[in-house]
Amino acid sequence: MMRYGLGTAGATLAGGVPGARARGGGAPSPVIMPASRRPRELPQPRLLRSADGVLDVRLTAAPAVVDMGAPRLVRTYTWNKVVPGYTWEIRPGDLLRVRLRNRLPYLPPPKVMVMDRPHEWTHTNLHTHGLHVSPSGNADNVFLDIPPGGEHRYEIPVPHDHPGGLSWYHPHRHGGVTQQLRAGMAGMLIVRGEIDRVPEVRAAAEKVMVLQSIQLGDDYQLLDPIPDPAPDQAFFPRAHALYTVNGVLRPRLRMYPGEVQRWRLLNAADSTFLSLHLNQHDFHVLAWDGLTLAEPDTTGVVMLSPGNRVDLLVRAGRAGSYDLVLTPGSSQQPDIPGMPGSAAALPGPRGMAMPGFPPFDEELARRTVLTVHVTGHGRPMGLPDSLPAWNPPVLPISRRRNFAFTVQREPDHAFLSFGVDGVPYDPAAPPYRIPLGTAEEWTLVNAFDPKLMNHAHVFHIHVNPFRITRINGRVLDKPLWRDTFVLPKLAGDSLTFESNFTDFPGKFVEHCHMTSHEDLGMMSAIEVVARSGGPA
Ligand SMILES: [Cu+2]
Repeated sequence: MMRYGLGTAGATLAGGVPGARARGGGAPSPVIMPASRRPRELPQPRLLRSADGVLDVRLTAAPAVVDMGAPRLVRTYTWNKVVPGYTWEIRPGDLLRVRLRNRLPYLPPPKVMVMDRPHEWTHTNLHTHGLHVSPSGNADNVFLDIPPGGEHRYEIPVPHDHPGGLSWYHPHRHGGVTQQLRAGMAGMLIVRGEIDRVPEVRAAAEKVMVLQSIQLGDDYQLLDPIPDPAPDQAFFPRAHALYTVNGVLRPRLRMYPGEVQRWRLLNAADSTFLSLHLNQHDFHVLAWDGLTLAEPDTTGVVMLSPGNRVDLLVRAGRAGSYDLVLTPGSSQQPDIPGMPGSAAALPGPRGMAMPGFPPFDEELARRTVLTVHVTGHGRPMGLPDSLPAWNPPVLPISRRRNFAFTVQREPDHAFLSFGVDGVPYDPAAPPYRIPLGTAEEWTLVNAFDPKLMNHAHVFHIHVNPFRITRINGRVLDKPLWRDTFVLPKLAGDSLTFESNFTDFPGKFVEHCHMTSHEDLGMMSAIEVVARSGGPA
């Protein structure tokens, strides 16, 4: 077990003065000017597209001053000085080459490194979330560490049979994931494929929408985490949370009546569920997590856990203005449409009050994140009846595993402990080993002392997506393929899912994608082992 009681050893902020307001930027303080507050058209991140089988990317982590349409310019950490990062577009069989340079500020090392507290949050690395690629060597290897001033060259071969769909990239350096996601360091990663050739999908204008929760201090500057907070502080302090779409507050988007657009949404917030509804419109869902459904699923609300992507079609109705709203079910304890144990049925306040945070009632009231202006005229457009489903067979199950995401309060310290099976992440612990070429069925249980606050979690495993067959023991009519899925919030709630481990030996991780839970220890290592012996 890791011990705490470090005093302020790890709590010296980047400004050098314990307890002082952290300076996230590291650059000389500019005069902070009011930013533009006029409504802006939804921008699209710059597109970097592969050519001749290669996408060559220069990715630089750096502080920057960004105009998000907030009352002030925002000083934060970025990829390439923009929020979100550029969109990368590749094809199956491509080679993705990334030269990652870390220009985030140097922090004095903590006297004691604690694996289940925020630490070294200006170190970074790269995770290609959703890509079915190798976790080893210079590929999607989240055990790599790129310290400030360092650089690394990634080479990620993408399989020829990779499904077309929506993935994303973000830092995954344990101890600093939350800090870099809440700063805005994330970008979309599109794999082109069969779904893009469906005539109705192809005809629709494509809009990428990176949804983020940018968390800032009073002066709209990123604050440092506090590894050892006082009772009136939080690990990840903030005064403002900006719910942005492609880095802009409340942008607008034009459509004409009868127009069908393809919206490609990502929840890149560090720890917030986002339940979205477009007033007076339906969503026609094509794919979750880059995995195409057999037919469009028509729904009024899409609930994205942190890390989820959804690809959908929207058909504009009559002329008018329509808000895309975060419903009150967006919170750290989400309403999950159609799911047993949904918060809708439960009495009492939805949010939990934590010292150092604005009350959730206030922060997660119904709010508009984007406005659609339906105007003009054009050719009416159609919706597809069927889609090229991604639904591969699962091999016969060779082993069943039961495990738990655990939240405990230990008698000797003030904070909750987050872990897998009661143990916070320990890089020296042996990984859970799986023989290459097999499939397993896992049941994940939400385990915490019922006297504590409810905690929903979000299961994510790298490299291989999984097929959810049961929620709280109840068999689903249609199993769900995902790479990220909410674990409902009540003690004893469970998810049962199965997964193939048929290629890519190597070591990777499973964790809660509420990244504040992950940085606090809710992660463990997995190793897929080739039958001949050690990993390839
Ligand atoms: Cu969690």
